[in-house]
Amino acid sequence: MVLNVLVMGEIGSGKSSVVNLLVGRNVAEISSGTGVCTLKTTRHEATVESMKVHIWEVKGFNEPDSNTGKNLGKDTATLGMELGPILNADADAKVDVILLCMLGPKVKMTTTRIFESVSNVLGRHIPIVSVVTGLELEKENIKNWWDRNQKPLTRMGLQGTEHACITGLQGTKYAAISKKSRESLVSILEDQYSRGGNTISLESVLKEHIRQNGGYKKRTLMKQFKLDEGVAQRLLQRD
Ligand SMILES: Nc1nc2c(ncn2[C@@H]2O[C@H](COP(=O)(O)OP(=O)(O)OP(=O)(O)O)[C@@H](O)[C@H]2O)c(=O)[nH]1
Ligand SMILES: [Mg+2]
Repeated sequence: MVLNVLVMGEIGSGKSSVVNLLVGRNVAEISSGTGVCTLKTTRHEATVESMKVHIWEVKGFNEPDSNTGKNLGKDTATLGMELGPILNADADAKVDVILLCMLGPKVKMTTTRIFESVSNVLGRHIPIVSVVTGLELEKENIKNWWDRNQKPLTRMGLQGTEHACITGLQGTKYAAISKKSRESLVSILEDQYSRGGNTISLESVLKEHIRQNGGYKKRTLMKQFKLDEGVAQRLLQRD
């Protein structure tokens, strides 16, 4: 079995760092400036603790305006997600788990919108794990961050979701906390692996979302998910 993992989140939320941490080598380029670094959805094949995994880093979401939700479109269902490269490559592609990265230690409200959007489109059939990055300064147990922040997390609608508290920073200074971070991520993958692969394809997940939300046009779909025309056409076809 191959475990298919999507790493999603805002631009600069630590997605590439999470990929590198899991793979154990620097396979994904980490951004140093302010711009987007991973410019398109990219696949990495790896073996993580004897599990074969395909990790897709999905191009980062633009930060939506916290008041107007600009960039998100008219509702949370229309956040642009570059899933096309996955579907264009394999019509039967399946996704077993989504690691949704959010930069801590102070998680922004815009994260809520992103979480809602991803849940709305993919969450019915694919487990979403919140991965809070930026926690290298946690003094005691890094995992405590989540419990300490119950109130804001609940307000943001993130309570009850599976989660990992990590740092994406590596190097000797962070060796111990980085090791713990990796263990948290690996244990999430092991958990999913032991459940067996997802039976529903990504294409079917999207198709169901489209059917339930109605009114999608081919061009909108192509733009929102960066799809080839043929894929968009298939998504709009009634069975
Ligand atoms: N302090 C801190 N910085 C981090 C952490 N994870 C990543 N960074 C830094 O944040 C910046 C962005 O990290 P990336 O891993 O490239 O983030 P990304 O989500 O892949 O970014 P894009 O591909 O541009 O969307 C880099 O400078 C990282 O070194 C973390 O846990 N703590
Ligand atoms: Mg990246």
